[in-house]
Amino acid sequence: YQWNSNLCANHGGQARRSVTDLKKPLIHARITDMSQKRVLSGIQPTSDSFHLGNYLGAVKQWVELQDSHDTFYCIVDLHALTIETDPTLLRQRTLASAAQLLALGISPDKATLFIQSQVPQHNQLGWIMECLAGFGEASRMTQFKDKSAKVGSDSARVGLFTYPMLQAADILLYQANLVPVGEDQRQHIELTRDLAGRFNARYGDTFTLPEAYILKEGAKINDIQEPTAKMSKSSGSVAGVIEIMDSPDANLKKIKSAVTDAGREVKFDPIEKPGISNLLTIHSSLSGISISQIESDFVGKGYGDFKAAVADVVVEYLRPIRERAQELLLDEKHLLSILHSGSEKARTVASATLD
Ligand code: ATP
Ligand code: LTN
Repeated sequence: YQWNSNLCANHGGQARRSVTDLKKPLIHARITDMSQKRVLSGIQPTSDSFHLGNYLGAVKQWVELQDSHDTFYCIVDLHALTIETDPTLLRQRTLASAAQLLALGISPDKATLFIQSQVPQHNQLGWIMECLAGFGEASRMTQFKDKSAKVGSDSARVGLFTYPMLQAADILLYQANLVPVGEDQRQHIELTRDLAGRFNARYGDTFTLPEAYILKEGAKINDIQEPTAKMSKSSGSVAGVIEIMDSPDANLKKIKSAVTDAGREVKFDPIEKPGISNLLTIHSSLSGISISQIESDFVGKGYGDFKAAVADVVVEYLRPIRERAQELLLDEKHLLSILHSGSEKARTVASATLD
């Protein structure tokens, strides 16, 4: 990891509290700028490309919040190790994730963008969180149950089980007030609140209790081939996943062959028409046109016309983003310098909390 050592170069220089400081209540380490609420969120570098679910469920809100909040956004490469990972690929995907986040609108002038493994305090607090969490409560995490069931208990890593406690550390180190995520992460944020409350009650008021920031529209984008399942980076097949880095042609084809439902009417009804409803959500979230307006625009027209319109909206929305990400990837030095500064700032905040 050549860039690993670069990013870690400043380890020894992290902000430390003096002995007299240590007598002051830890609460002073909380929010540096009291006028702005703190936001933290993370995304796994588990694929060459983010998908529309990642964008509409999370990153779109990250971009909006950076104007009004003190925002920390983290590429969670340690979490990505919970599934079988080739090291070269993980390195590439970590950089590709940074390029995509910038192309999607994250600004290094407004937000702190960093890599989780470059801030070792995450692992340190992660252990404390593991020792506070009950085996039973960790066993009830649905993401763990789903992902471990997929690979079987012999292949599932222990890290998949302890994943939510590391996520709690990610959030609590930054004293985050808000955590913008998709619906699938609600349970992990609840656990984080429980662990923070337990720590505070046992050892004194230390952590801010975070709230999940989950929008109604876009919080769960489904696979367009299997519209009752979540669109996911690490799902077996990419046929139903609309990837940001896919060519416009590939996305056009995917959307035109999206699974639809019985009947002909373009109508939002997630129970009876999960395929059409999912496409309506995607169209509306990207175009800004309300779902009811889109429904009336397609009265008397068929699913074919509707899918062509969705494809057009998606392809034109993603085209400049993909181009910008490709451009950013050509200048690795620039990307690394952004991540370097971000990790340095993150270490300062994280070590103040940990101390
Ligand atoms: P993986 O399949 O590797 O678990 P993922 O596609 O679920 O990955 P993550 O990196 O785990 O993506 O999640 C990043 C953010 O995107 C999280 O806030 C998560 O809630 C959100 N997200 C992921 N998939 C969707 C989806 N289908 N709809 C809405 N939000 C989503
Ligand atoms: N578990 C999250 C990714 C994640 C995260 C975080 C999200 C890791 N650490 C901290 C919000 C805050 C997921 O999306 N699967």
